[in-house]
Amino acid sequence: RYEPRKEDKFSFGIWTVGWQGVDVFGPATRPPMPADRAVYKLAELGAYGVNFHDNDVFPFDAKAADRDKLVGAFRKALTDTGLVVTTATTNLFSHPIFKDGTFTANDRDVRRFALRKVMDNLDLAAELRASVYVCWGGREGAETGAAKDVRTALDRYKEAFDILSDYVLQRGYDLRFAIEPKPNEPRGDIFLPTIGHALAFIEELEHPELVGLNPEIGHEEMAGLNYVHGLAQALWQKKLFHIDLNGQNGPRFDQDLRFGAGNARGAFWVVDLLDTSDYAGPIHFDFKPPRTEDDQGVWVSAAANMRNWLILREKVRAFRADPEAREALKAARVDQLAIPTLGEDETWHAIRNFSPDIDALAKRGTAFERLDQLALEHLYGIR
Ligand code: 3MF
Ligand code: MG
Ligand code: MG
Ligand code: MG
Repeated sequence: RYEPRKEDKFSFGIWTVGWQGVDVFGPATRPPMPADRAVYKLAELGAYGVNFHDNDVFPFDAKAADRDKLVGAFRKALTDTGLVVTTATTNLFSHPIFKDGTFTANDRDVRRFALRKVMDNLDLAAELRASVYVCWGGREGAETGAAKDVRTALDRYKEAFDILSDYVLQRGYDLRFAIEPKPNEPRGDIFLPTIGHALAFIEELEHPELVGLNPEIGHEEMAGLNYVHGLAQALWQKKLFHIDLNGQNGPRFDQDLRFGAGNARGAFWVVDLLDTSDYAGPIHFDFKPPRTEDDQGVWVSAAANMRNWLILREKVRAFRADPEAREALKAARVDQLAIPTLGEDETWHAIRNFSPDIDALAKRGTAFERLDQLALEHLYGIR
């Protein structure tokens, strides 16, 4: 029971289990983990795929021969285990040259080099058959007011996606980009801070069809937002290219707890939405095994992401199948929202003088509490 299967399409970032526990106040608590070890262990746990930053596999300053050796070991682990590379991304945040951003750095040489670094890893991503390329602009932003002209920065941000879209199209790569919004951390304020900002930005690009979203639970909740509502809008706009699932306890530092920890009620609705949607991408986890854990704890924490997904999937399905819940949904008029406000042949004329019984409408309850309590009781495990 709750054993992950390949068809569940669980995937992990190589950097998640590989996180050594370095934080703002202290150094690593765990040794480095080579990418190939992460692949073998994740496969053992039942994962289906992985996502990687270029520098999860080889160091920033690797010489060509070392890079080839490390990519070779990574590729061999993928072949040995059958794990799929669903997604790839670029580390545009660790090296000191990226301290003022990459696509929006004031320094033009930094911007040009950053794009070159992305193009290098797009080649590897295409070779490893990734279909989504994530762009988290963690260093795009500011701590101060005058240092950054935000409108000009957005011009450069757009220019970067236009250049990268040209590259992918001209190389004939079957890759689409997924922007990962985040409100802050590491920058004081990051550009494209939420799902909504990113959706609006995409419409300004030369190739909006090539660019969608990779929303992360923790990032939206850091901004005090409802992740499920953001996901639902991304789905509605056909822009949900990928997801980063994890756990967070409200607006505070980026916790990256395992999925299902933190806001458990939120997680319930995440699974409900995705399980009933047409999202067909990987069920991807971007978490960090806490700094308190040793190697064994890392794998316990990793496995728990998948286990929690499967537990919650059972619960949301039981909720949806519960006759009492079905009846409560009807009583809450949830089905009525699907009926268009105008009848098929009607225009605004039909409602221009519509005058319902206002007193009766005002008195009518919604019965939402009963419905929500039923969902909670499924989550709490007593139904
Ligand atoms: C930071 C993140 C990133 C992105 C990754 C892109 C290091 O808060 O979430 O993880 O997810 O860079 O896939
Ligand atoms: Mg994150
Ligand atoms: Mg993420
Ligand atoms: Mg996070």
